[in-house]
Amino acid sequence: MQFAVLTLFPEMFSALLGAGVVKRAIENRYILVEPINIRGFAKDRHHTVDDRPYGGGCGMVMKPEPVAEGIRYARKKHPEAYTVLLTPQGRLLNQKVAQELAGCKGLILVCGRYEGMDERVSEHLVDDEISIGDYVLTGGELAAMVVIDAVARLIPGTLGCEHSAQEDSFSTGLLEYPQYTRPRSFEGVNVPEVLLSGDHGAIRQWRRQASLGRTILRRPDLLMGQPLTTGDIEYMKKLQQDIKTIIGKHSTGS
Ligand code: 4FM
Repeated sequence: MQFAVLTLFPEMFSALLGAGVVKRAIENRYILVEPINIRGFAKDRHHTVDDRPYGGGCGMVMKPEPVAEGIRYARKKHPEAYTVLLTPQGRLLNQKVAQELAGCKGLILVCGRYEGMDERVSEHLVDDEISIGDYVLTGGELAAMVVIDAVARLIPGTLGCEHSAQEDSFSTGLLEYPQYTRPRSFEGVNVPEVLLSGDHGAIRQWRRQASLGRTILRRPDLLMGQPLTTGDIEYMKKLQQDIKTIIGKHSTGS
Protein backbone atom coordinates (compact mmCIF):
# COMPACT_ATOMS: atom_id res chain seq x y z
CA MET A 1 0.00 0.00 0.00
CA GLN A 2 1.33 3.44 -0.93
CA PHE A 3 0.45 6.48 1.19
CA ALA A 4 1.07 9.95 -0.27
CA VAL A 5 0.65 12.70 2.35
CA LEU A 6 0.08 16.34 1.37
CA THR A 7 1.24 18.53 4.25
CA LEU A 8 2.94 21.80 5.17
CA PHE A 9 5.00 19.87 7.77
CA PRO A 10 6.51 16.80 6.05
CA GLU A 11 9.19 16.55 8.77
CA MET A 12 6.53 15.58 11.34
CA PHE A 13 6.24 12.18 9.67
CA SER A 14 9.76 11.11 10.62
CA ALA A 15 8.31 10.23 14.04
CA LEU A 16 5.98 7.67 12.46
CA LEU A 17 8.40 6.40 9.83
CA GLY A 18 11.44 6.10 12.08
CA ALA A 19 10.33 3.46 14.60
CA GLY A 20 8.45 0.28 15.24
CA VAL A 21 6.09 -1.71 13.06
CA VAL A 22 5.67 1.06 10.45
CA LYS A 23 9.43 1.47 10.02
CA ARG A 24 9.84 -2.29 9.53
CA ALA A 25 6.89 -2.44 7.13
CA ILE A 26 8.58 0.23 4.99
CA GLU A 27 11.94 -1.57 5.13
CA ASN A 28 10.25 -4.80 4.03
CA ARG A 29 8.36 -2.95 1.22
CA TYR A 30 4.87 -3.77 2.50
CA ILE A 31 4.04 -0.07 2.58
CA LEU A 32 5.50 3.18 1.26
CA VAL A 33 4.87 6.60 2.84
CA GLU A 34 5.69 9.73 0.83
CA PRO A 35 5.19 13.10 2.57
CA ILE A 36 4.80 15.86 -0.05
CA ASN A 37 5.16 19.54 0.88
CA ILE A 38 2.13 21.56 -0.23
CA ARG A 39 4.30 24.71 -0.17
CA GLY A 40 6.16 23.33 -3.17
CA PHE A 41 3.02 23.90 -5.26
CA ALA A 42 2.58 27.58 -4.31
CA LYS A 43 3.11 29.69 -7.41
CA ASP A 44 3.90 33.18 -6.04
CA ARG A 45 7.28 34.60 -5.02
CA HIS A 46 6.59 34.08 -1.30
CA HIS A 47 5.15 30.56 -1.69
CA THR A 48 1.95 31.69 -0.01
CA VAL A 49 -0.33 28.86 1.18
CA ASP A 50 -2.82 30.80 3.35
CA ASP A 51 -5.02 33.90 3.06
CA ARG A 52 -7.64 35.90 5.00
CA PRO A 53 -11.15 34.50 5.18
CA TYR A 54 -13.84 36.08 2.95
CA GLY A 55 -16.48 37.61 5.21
CA GLY A 56 -13.88 38.47 7.86
CA GLY A 57 -12.97 36.82 11.12
CA CYS A 58 -9.76 35.89 12.82
CA GLY A 59 -7.22 33.41 11.59
CA MET A 60 -6.23 32.30 8.13
CA VAL A 61 -7.65 29.86 5.60
CA MET A 62 -5.63 27.50 3.43
CA LYS A 63 -5.59 28.65 -0.19
CA PRO A 64 -7.11 26.08 -2.55
CA GLU A 65 -4.65 26.35 -5.49
CA PRO A 66 -1.51 24.79 -3.89
CA VAL A 67 -3.60 21.98 -2.35
CA ALA A 68 -5.29 21.35 -5.71
CA GLU A 69 -1.92 21.25 -7.49
CA GLY A 70 -0.57 18.88 -4.83
CA ILE A 71 -3.55 16.53 -5.18
CA ARG A 72 -3.19 16.61 -8.99
CA TYR A 73 0.52 15.72 -8.65
CA ALA A 74 -0.17 12.85 -6.24
CA ARG A 75 -3.03 11.52 -8.40
CA LYS A 76 -0.84 11.50 -11.51
CA LYS A 77 1.65 9.33 -9.57
CA HIS A 78 -1.06 7.17 -8.00
CA PRO A 79 -4.02 7.21 -10.45
CA GLU A 80 -6.03 4.59 -8.51
CA ALA A 81 -5.48 6.04 -5.03
CA TYR A 82 -8.36 7.21 -2.82
CA THR A 83 -8.04 10.84 -1.64
CA VAL A 84 -8.94 11.63 1.98
CA LEU A 85 -9.02 14.97 3.81
CA LEU A 86 -8.43 14.75 7.58
CA THR A 87 -10.89 17.01 9.37
CA PRO A 88 -13.17 16.99 12.43
CA GLN A 89 -16.03 17.35 9.88
CA GLY A 90 -15.30 13.90 8.44
CA ARG A 91 -16.86 10.52 9.24
CA LEU A 92 -15.38 8.99 12.38
CA LEU A 93 -12.50 6.57 12.01
CA ASN A 94 -13.08 3.13 13.50
CA GLN A 95 -11.74 -0.36 12.79
CA LYS A 96 -14.32 -0.91 10.03
CA VAL A 97 -13.29 2.32 8.26
CA ALA A 98 -9.61 1.34 8.67
CA GLN A 99 -10.37 -2.02 7.01
CA GLU A 100 -12.17 -0.26 4.18
CA LEU A 101 -9.17 2.07 3.64
CA ALA A 102 -6.80 -0.92 3.76
CA GLY A 103 -8.65 -2.26 0.71
CA CYS A 104 -7.86 0.86 -1.35
CA LYS A 105 -5.27 0.90 -4.12
CA GLY A 106 -3.22 3.60 -2.41
CA LEU A 107 -4.24 6.55 -0.24
CA ILE A 108 -3.62 10.27 -0.71
CA LEU A 109 -4.00 11.93 2.70
CA VAL A 110 -4.55 15.71 2.71
CA CYS A 111 -3.57 17.60 5.88
CA GLY A 112 -4.87 21.10 6.57
CA ARG A 113 -3.40 23.79 8.82
CA TYR A 114 -4.55 27.21 10.10
CA GLU A 115 -8.23 27.83 10.90
CA GLY A 116 -9.58 25.91 7.96
CA MET A 117 -9.38 24.63 4.42
CA ASP A 118 -11.13 26.41 1.54
CA GLU A 119 -14.47 24.59 1.25
CA ARG A 120 -13.98 23.99 -2.49
CA VAL A 121 -11.18 21.53 -1.67
CA SER A 122 -13.40 19.45 0.63
CA GLU A 123 -16.33 19.75 -1.81
CA HIS A 124 -14.69 18.95 -5.13
CA LEU A 125 -11.12 17.71 -4.79
CA VAL A 126 -11.25 14.82 -2.32
CA ASP A 127 -13.10 11.50 -2.33
CA ASP A 128 -13.75 11.40 1.40
CA GLU A 129 -13.34 13.26 4.69
CA ILE A 130 -12.31 11.40 7.83
CA SER A 131 -12.05 12.47 11.48
CA ILE A 132 -10.04 10.57 14.09
CA GLY A 133 -12.25 11.84 16.92
CA ASP A 134 -14.35 14.67 18.28
CA TYR A 135 -11.59 17.07 19.27
CA VAL A 136 -9.68 19.78 17.42
CA LEU A 137 -6.01 19.42 16.47
CA THR A 138 -3.77 22.19 15.12
CA GLY A 139 -3.52 20.36 11.79
CA GLY A 140 -4.36 17.13 10.00
CA GLU A 141 -0.88 15.59 10.32
CA LEU A 142 -1.37 13.69 13.59
CA ALA A 143 -4.70 12.43 12.25
CA ALA A 144 -3.02 11.27 9.01
CA MET A 145 -0.41 9.41 11.07
CA VAL A 146 -3.17 7.70 13.07
CA VAL A 147 -4.82 6.61 9.81
CA ILE A 148 -1.52 5.35 8.34
CA ASP A 149 -0.72 3.43 11.54
CA ALA A 150 -4.17 1.81 11.79
CA VAL A 151 -4.28 0.92 8.08
CA ALA A 152 -0.64 -0.23 7.79
CA ARG A 153 -1.06 -2.95 10.42
CA LEU A 154 -3.94 -4.41 8.37
CA ILE A 155 -1.75 -4.85 5.28
CA PRO A 156 -0.73 -8.53 5.11
CA GLY A 157 2.91 -8.96 6.17
CA THR A 158 3.33 -5.74 8.17
CA LEU A 159 2.78 -7.32 11.58
CA GLY A 160 5.12 -10.21 10.84
CA CYS A 161 4.30 -13.63 12.26
CA GLU A 162 4.25 -12.63 15.93
CA HIS A 163 0.72 -11.31 15.75
CA SER A 164 -2.42 -11.51 13.67
CA ALA A 165 -4.71 -8.52 13.16
CA GLN A 166 -7.56 -11.04 12.92
CA GLU A 167 -7.13 -11.99 16.55
CA ASP A 168 -7.11 -8.60 18.19
CA SER A 169 -9.87 -6.60 19.76
CA PHE A 170 -12.46 -5.22 17.32
CA SER A 171 -12.12 -8.23 15.03
CA THR A 172 -14.06 -10.13 17.68
CA GLY A 173 -16.10 -6.94 18.17
CA LEU A 174 -15.27 -7.01 21.89
CA LEU A 175 -12.62 -5.41 24.06
CA GLU A 176 -9.42 -7.41 24.53
CA TYR A 177 -9.14 -9.82 27.48
CA PRO A 178 -6.45 -9.12 30.13
CA GLN A 179 -2.90 -10.27 29.30
CA TYR A 180 -0.21 -11.40 31.73
CA THR A 181 3.43 -12.41 31.55
CA ARG A 182 6.06 -13.38 34.12
CA PRO A 183 6.45 -13.11 37.05
CA ARG A 184 3.52 -15.20 38.37
CA SER A 185 3.24 -12.86 41.33
CA PHE A 186 3.87 -9.13 40.92
CA GLU A 187 3.56 -6.66 43.83
CA GLY A 188 1.25 -9.10 45.56
CA VAL A 189 -1.04 -9.61 42.54
CA ASN A 190 -1.16 -13.11 41.06
CA VAL A 191 -1.80 -14.21 37.48
CA PRO A 192 -5.24 -15.93 37.25
CA GLU A 193 -4.73 -19.64 38.00
CA VAL A 194 -6.55 -20.84 34.86
CA LEU A 195 -3.87 -19.24 32.61
CA LEU A 196 -1.24 -21.46 34.25
CA SER A 197 -3.37 -24.62 34.00
CA GLY A 198 -2.46 -25.65 30.45
CA ASP A 199 -6.18 -26.35 29.87
CA HIS A 200 -6.63 -24.58 26.53
CA GLY A 201 -10.43 -25.02 26.52
CA ALA A 202 -10.70 -23.44 29.96
CA ILE A 203 -8.31 -20.63 28.94
CA ARG A 204 -10.34 -19.89 25.79
CA GLN A 205 -13.55 -19.74 27.87
CA TRP A 206 -11.97 -17.54 30.56
CA ARG A 207 -10.70 -15.10 27.93
CA ARG A 208 -14.05 -14.91 26.14
CA GLN A 209 -15.84 -14.25 29.44
CA ALA A 210 -13.26 -11.63 30.46
CA SER A 211 -13.77 -9.90 27.09
CA LEU A 212 -17.56 -10.01 27.48
CA GLY A 213 -17.42 -8.73 31.08
CA ARG A 214 -15.22 -5.74 30.39
CA THR A 215 -17.08 -4.87 27.20
CA ILE A 216 -20.41 -4.77 29.08
CA LEU A 217 -18.90 -2.62 31.83
CA ARG A 218 -16.78 -0.23 29.73
CA ARG A 219 -18.24 -0.15 26.22
CA PRO A 220 -21.77 -1.61 26.15
CA ASP A 221 -22.31 0.18 22.81
CA LEU A 222 -19.88 -2.29 21.18
CA LEU A 223 -22.08 -5.26 22.09
CA MET A 224 -25.05 -4.10 20.03
CA GLY A 225 -25.32 -6.10 16.82
CA GLN A 226 -22.44 -8.36 17.81
CA PRO A 227 -22.76 -12.11 17.19
CA LEU A 228 -23.08 -13.79 20.61
CA THR A 229 -23.07 -17.54 21.29
CA THR A 230 -25.52 -19.25 23.65
CA GLY A 231 -22.53 -19.66 25.98
CA ASP A 232 -22.03 -15.86 25.90
CA ILE A 233 -25.70 -15.30 26.76
CA GLU A 234 -25.51 -17.87 29.60
CA TYR A 235 -22.47 -16.10 31.06
CA MET A 236 -24.15 -12.68 30.87
CA LYS A 237 -27.28 -14.10 32.56
CA LYS A 238 -25.04 -15.31 35.37
CA LEU A 239 -23.43 -11.86 35.64
CA GLN A 240 -26.91 -10.30 35.71
CA GLN A 241 -27.97 -12.71 38.46
CA ASP A 242 -24.82 -11.91 40.49
CA ILE A 243 -25.51 -8.16 40.17
CA LYS A 244 -29.16 -8.65 41.20
CA THR A 245 -28.08 -10.65 44.26
CA ILE A 246 -25.69 -7.88 45.36
CA ILE A 247 -28.29 -5.13 44.80
CA GLY A 248 -30.87 -7.22 46.67
CA LYS A 249 -28.58 -7.50 49.71
CA HIS A 250 -28.28 -3.70 49.78
CA SER A 251 -31.97 -2.79 49.38
CA THR A 252 -33.07 -5.24 52.14
CA GLY A 253 -31.03 -3.10 54.52
CA SER A 254 -27.98 -5.21 55.40
C1 4FM B 1 -7.90 20.19 10.11
C2 4FM B 1 -6.85 21.90 11.38
C3 4FM B 1 -7.89 21.00 8.99
C4 4FM B 1 -6.85 22.72 10.28
C5 4FM B 1 -7.38 20.64 11.31
C6 4FM B 1 -7.38 22.28 9.09
C7 4FM B 1 -8.75 16.35 12.82
C8 4FM B 1 -9.47 15.41 13.56
C9 4FM B 1 -8.39 17.71 13.20
C10 4FM B 1 -7.39 19.81 12.53
N1 4FM B 1 -8.43 15.77 11.67
N2 4FM B 1 -9.56 14.33 12.83
N3 4FM B 1 -10.02 15.55 14.77
N4 4FM B 1 -7.77 18.46 12.27
O1 4FM B 1 -8.67 18.13 14.31
O2 4FM B 1 -8.94 14.54 11.68
CL1 4FM B 1 -7.39 23.28 7.70
